[in-house]
Amino acid sequence: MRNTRHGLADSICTSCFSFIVPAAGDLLSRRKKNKPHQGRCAATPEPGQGVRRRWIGLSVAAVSLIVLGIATWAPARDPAPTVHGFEVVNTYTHDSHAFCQGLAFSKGVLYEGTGKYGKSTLRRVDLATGEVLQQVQLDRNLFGEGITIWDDRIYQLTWRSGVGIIYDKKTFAKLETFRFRGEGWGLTHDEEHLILSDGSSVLYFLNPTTFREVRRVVVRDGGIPVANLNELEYVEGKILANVWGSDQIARIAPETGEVIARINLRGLAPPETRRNPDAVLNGIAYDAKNQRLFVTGKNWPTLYEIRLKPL
Ligand SMILES: [Ca+2]
Repeated sequence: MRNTRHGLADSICTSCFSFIVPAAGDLLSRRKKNKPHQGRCAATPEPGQGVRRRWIGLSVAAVSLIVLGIATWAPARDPAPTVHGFEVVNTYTHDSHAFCQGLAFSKGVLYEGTGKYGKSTLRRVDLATGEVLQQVQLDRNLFGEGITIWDDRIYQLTWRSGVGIIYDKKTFAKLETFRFRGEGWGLTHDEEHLILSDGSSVLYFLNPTTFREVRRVVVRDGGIPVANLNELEYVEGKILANVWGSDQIARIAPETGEVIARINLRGLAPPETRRNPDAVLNGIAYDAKNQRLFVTGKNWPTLYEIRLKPL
């Protein structure tokens, strides 16, 4: 065992099982003469000393093996999430007056929920032209938030009134309202539950009939809670979430809340779009049939179809 990574020990003494650290002069002379070591370990122990040292050496080795075993057995820390970049596949016109709070896609048509008091809407939009095909205005005291489409119904949250609205998908007729606790930010659904964000790091899973909370997860990235979760989209078994005020979308495991990937969209919108500080990235929709991912922002003039790529 020569030239260990510590650069100190020269070998292991077979008498005492300890690293041998030769004196500097000894090293020099051995280099010249190839002498056996005469460092800290006495080559000829006094009576009883050899046995004692052997026991000490064996004890140190045993403790080392135990420590090494514990370190190996200890559960590994969460790996860092994958980071995705993007490429723009297509661009479409987006109404720059639309304060986008919710985005969804169904059967070739885009749906958008917009916010602000007195300006909140639910709208059906022609993807190719950006033309608003159908629209319903919310009451002036309601601030529209996330939307999701489930079968023939559209669900829309409002911000601070604790009220959600359910519409007929085809006619936009208001079918019923429901109550929920806290603020409403983003909304999507999996096969069983509505999934709601409220601007915190928590995602709430609601029964779609009673609107009661079934469970919740805290979204964490490397163990650290991710606050400001906003617009949501359930995509192929995972939840995508805009992180308000950032250019990041988090890809989240619904079972644990763990962020398994970050999508970095820095540079997607040109600087002139971002002069308005409220014009943040917000709005994710997914065309499951054709696997197209759409994103936009509040008052952005453009809606982007993007493809993820490794950074
Ligand atoms: Ca969405």
